[in-house]
Amino acid sequence: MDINGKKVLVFGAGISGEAAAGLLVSEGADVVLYDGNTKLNASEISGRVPDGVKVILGEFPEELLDDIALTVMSPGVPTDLPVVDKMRGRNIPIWGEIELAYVSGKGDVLAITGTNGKTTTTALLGEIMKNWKESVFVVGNIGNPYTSVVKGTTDESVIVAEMSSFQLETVHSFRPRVSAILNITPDHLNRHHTMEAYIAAKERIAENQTSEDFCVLNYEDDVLREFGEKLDAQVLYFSSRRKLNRGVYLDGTTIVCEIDEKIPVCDVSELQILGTHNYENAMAAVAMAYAYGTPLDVIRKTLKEFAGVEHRIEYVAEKNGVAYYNDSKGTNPDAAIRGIQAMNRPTVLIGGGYDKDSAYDEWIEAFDGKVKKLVLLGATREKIAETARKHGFTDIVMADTFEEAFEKCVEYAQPGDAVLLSPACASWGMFKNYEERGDKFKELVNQL
Ligand code: UMA
Repeated sequence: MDINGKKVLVFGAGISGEAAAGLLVSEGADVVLYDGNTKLNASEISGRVPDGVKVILGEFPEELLDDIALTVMSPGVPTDLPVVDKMRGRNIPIWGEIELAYVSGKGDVLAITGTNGKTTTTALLGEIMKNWKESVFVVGNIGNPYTSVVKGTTDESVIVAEMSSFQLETVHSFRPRVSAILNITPDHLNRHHTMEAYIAAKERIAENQTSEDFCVLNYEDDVLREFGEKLDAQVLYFSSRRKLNRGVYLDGTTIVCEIDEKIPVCDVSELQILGTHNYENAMAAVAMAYAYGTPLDVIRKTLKEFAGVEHRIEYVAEKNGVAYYNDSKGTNPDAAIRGIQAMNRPTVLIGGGYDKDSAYDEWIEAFDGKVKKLVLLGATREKIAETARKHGFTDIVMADTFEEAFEKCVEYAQPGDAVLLSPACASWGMFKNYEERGDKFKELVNQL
């Protein structure tokens, strides 16, 4: 579609919406930036986007539907809103911000999705690419809208993109050269309604790939193993549990890449990131980089240098013999299970937050004698407490505020223990995002 001269609606005025509006203006579109939240400040938003963008807040003006040629959706806006259905009824194309960036930009895309591990894998692959190529952009759900970098891309560029299920719902022609799906466990069921719909959204990452492209999949995930059999793309699996004929796997403590020949890549003791889930992230990044033709010495060097991602099982400090870990990115039960698994001390755990309709049984079961006290807060605290009691875990304390939760942790933790913020829930409702929650935690630790 030629956007020049067309009237385009951008739905959602967060970071994606503002970046999309900027790109659309530079492509010659007449842009309306709409957001349902009346508490936003229209003139502040106008100040962050190019002149000429019309900002509308509050109730959706239905007359807009008469003359828009395209709607660009922000990832957080549900695609089944009645007004979006009306757009479909009028055959107005609905693109995600990712689709807009993809059709407007240049370069090769390496895209990663999965319920957990995608930020770590994206950051690591981004570093590998930066150590090899001149023009590298790390974009997407990691917090940097893809549309914001499009103008700087060339045919030589590599775009490493973290893709959420929200973003994948609205792609159409998006075709990564190399894609990866790391794992799929329940998350965001309040948005996607069923597990099937959530899986289908994730699988769209490979829908336009051909036999010239690669898709990297976790062999130990039943859904993904079967998915690999249906793909047009060349499939590379990775596994932390078995040797593979073709793929990247853990042989004892050695990461091995066996595609044309068997090549030992490095020993996991050489990595700075810990835990089997992180070895899986590293293997996915190795498989993607290797498939894309990256020299092995570049891959090896970056693997050893990579120190991990902020807010993901991040060691903060030791205070009075207690080690404090910030895993604010543990925003669903599966991610939080990985947080607990990484602990090697008795742990005082902060949990709870925004309600995404998750079940907490497996998370509580994963406490495995390690959690000595569970400090709960937020909208989900009663639901989590009830689940914990059902599983025989009763060392529970309730807190009304984040500060109070932290104080209780300090009170209960003894020298030799760990305090872990790994809430199994999103931060929304108490914080703007998980980064703000993690920063608050680190600030409180550093004040001790
Ligand atoms: N809005 C409406 N109507 C609605 C819903 C939302 O108008 O029905 C408006 C809100 O009022 C708000 C705006 O939409 O002003 C927010 O848009 P957004 O939620 O898409 O947020 P952005 O700031 O654009 O950030 C998004 C991603 N957010 C979500 O998917 C919720 C960011 O992922 C991403 O980093 C950013 O684009 C850049 O690509 C964050 C996230 O929480 C990290 N992702 C989820 C996750 O990782 O679990 C998927």
